Amino acid sequence: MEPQIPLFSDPASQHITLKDGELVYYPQFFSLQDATSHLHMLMEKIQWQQESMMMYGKPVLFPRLMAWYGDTGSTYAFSGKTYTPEGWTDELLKIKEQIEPAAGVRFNSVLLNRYRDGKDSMGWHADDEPELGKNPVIASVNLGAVRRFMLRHPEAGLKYELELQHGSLLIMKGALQHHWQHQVPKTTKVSGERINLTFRVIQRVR
Ligand SMILES: [Mn+2]
Repeated sequence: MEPQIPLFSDPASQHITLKDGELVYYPQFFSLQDATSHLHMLMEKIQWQQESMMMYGKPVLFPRLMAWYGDTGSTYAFSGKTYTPEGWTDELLKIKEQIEPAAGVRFNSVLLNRYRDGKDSMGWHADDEPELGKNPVIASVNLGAVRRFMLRHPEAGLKYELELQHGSLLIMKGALQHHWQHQVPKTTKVSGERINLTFRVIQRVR
């Protein structure tokens, strides 16, 4: 007789070893029910803002909504601006506590990005700000529409790509942020909303 496979075993993970970096992907870290409930609660309760950055002397809106939450003092500078986080909500704390054992890290902040539809996107970049320190562990929770997550290693001419599923967790670690860039490109194939949470450890507390 075939052994029964339990329906709700520990979430299965895929370890992906890249040149100069490491990914661990849990396609279904959260149950469908929890993932959907988190998606709706976060859409409703988070203080979403459309930030802008200066380009050639003019403010340009980011093509997505953003929010910062975290411990007091975990300020973070990027694209020429300093962001001070909102205090943790109960729901964000719950998600944080659930993913920390998988990441092996205690996070002190989370950046939330909300892609309202396929026209919202994120360009090529690395999470390599000095506040994140050397070889940061970053845990990315994905809720809602499935989007392509593309990685490239410009120096070595390498590429890698994942489709980030509703309820999935992607852990980025090792030297990845120092050698690889990532993006979430625009798409005409997706019309639904996606929320991505990237939990981080901000090293320098001011
Ligand atoms: Mn990023």
